[in-house]
Amino acid sequence: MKFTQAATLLLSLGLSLPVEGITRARNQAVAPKPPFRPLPDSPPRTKTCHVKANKNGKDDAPNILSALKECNNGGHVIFDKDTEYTVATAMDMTFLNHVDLEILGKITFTPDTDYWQANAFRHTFQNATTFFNLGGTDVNLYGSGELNGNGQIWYDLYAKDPLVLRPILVGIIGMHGGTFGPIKLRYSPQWYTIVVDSTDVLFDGVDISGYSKSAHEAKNTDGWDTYRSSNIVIQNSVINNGDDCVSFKPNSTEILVQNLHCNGSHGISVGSLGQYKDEVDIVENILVYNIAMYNSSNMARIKVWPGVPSALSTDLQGGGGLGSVRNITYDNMVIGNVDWAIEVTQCYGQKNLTLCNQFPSKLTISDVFIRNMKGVTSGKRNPNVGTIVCSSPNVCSNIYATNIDVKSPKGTNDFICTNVSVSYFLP
Ligand SMILES: *[C@@H]1O[C@H](CO)[C@@H](O)[C@H](O)[C@H]1NC(C)=O
Ligand SMILES: *[C@@H]1O[C@H](CO)[C@@H](O)[C@H](O)[C@H]1NC(C)=O
Ligand SMILES: *[C@@H]1O[C@H](CO)[C@@H](O)[C@H](O)[C@H]1NC(C)=O
Ligand SMILES: *[C@@H]1O[C@H](CO)[C@@H](O)[C@H](O)[C@H]1NC(C)=O
Ligand SMILES: *[C@@H]1O[C@H](CO)[C@@H](O)[C@H](O)[C@H]1NC(C)=O
Ligand SMILES: *[C@@H]1O[C@H](CO)[C@@H](O)[C@H](O)[C@H]1NC(C)=O
Ligand SMILES: CC(=O)N[C@H]1CO[C@H](CO)[C@@H](O)[C@@H]1O
Repeated sequence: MKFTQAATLLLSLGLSLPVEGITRARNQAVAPKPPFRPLPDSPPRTKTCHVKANKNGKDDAPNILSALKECNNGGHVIFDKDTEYTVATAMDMTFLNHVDLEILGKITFTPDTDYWQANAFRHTFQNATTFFNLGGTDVNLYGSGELNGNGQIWYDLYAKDPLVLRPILVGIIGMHGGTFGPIKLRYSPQWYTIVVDSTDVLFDGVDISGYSKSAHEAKNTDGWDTYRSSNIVIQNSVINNGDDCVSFKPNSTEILVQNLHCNGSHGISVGSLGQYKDEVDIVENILVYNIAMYNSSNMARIKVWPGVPSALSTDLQGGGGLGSVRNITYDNMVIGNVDWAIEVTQCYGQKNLTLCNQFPSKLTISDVFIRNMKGVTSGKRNPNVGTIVCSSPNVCSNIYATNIDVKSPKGTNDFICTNVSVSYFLP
């Protein structure tokens, strides 16, 4: 489906998307739901700088950094139209203050996997690394241009070695006030965007896509992962990927996600949480609203590791963490070809449910409101359409599913519910 078709689909749901090709102004509206806290205003910029392109694949990182320094504190940095920029150096852009990056051209990150593994920025959580760190105060990035991660070489490399450190295309690190989009993100080596230690950031009009052209899938290509961040809005975006559409990692609070079209993903997920023994993970006050979800393993998902060490794969192990998931709302969703309409698990990564129940999660789940969902599942979980598996009723309560008009292709609508102390299914 093309971006415009996706936009039509969203419009038919009463949702809206920015029109492709139109560079919108900054200070976009947050709608239909308001943000948890008002987003700060962004005053007009007073000077302009253009980023020079070396062409022929020569590294433009020094040009980018010098334009940003020249135009920092109130300027507007333009990446010119019909211009290809190459980035071969990890860029620390966390010093920004009241600056706009208008990306009209295309920025490609070099496929030098040795360089990036040694030099991409490292973040402790799940060995995440980023091509660049973008942060500071009042930073806007827009322009409808493209950031391209040259993912193919990484998809092929990862198939050979799952411990290879694949950079995340966009690192929003320590950003306080700012907007991101409209912009195209293509072929990220792994997650498209990570948001760390940030507050008051709006993502609006992000168009994500990138499929492997070889037999090796583009894995772990989450749209967004938020971490240690608060008052973040993600809206009006189209995501064609192969892992979580959006994922709320430890200490994500006050996050609004609305008007998304997700295709091929693993749903909109809280977690995984409780991965690191004795660490406290908090995810609370999350609102997910107006979502179209197709060709996905899940729609609404909460994944929590059990109290016992568990291994999901060569590069993903965990269990034994503490904390809580609280006040999570999913509202107004349309699904098609989705395996689980709802999946809540406190036994993530642990196939042995006896063992999971023996060592219940120390991370509690409460006050989850999932309402107004319609559509048809893939049938992969027939006759079930949903699953709520807690590790003990003491740590999982007040889960509401209301007006869930979802059926399997066979017409069934069964749910698996285990060890939930209070759950309500209302018509
Ligand atoms: C939607 O996802 C499927 C895989 O699940 C893929 O084959 C298809 O190309 C995707 N559509 C678009 C528009 O990317
Ligand atoms: C998350 O927040 C909790 C509670 O404030 C804190 O104990 C924990 O260290 C935080 N985790 C991270 C990864 O910062
Ligand atoms: C729970 O989340 C909703 C948004 O879904 C918000 O309006 C409400 O204030 C939150 N409750 C608390 C106690 O923070
Ligand atoms: C779902 O995937 C199929 C191909 O697998 C594709 O034809 C269809 O367009 C996808 N749906 C959406 C909404 O992208
Ligand atoms: C992180 O790196 C360690 C050490 O190489 C490895 O054991 C673990 O599986 C990696 N985790 C991820 C998510 O890559
Ligand atoms: C599952 O865990 C239980 C309890 O520790 C153990 O007795 C059983 O052998 C395990 N089953 C498998 C298939 O590993
Ligand atoms: C504490 C508790 O009620 N645990 C139950 C969790 O669910 C399994 C499977 O249904 C039961 O065997 C446990 O007794």
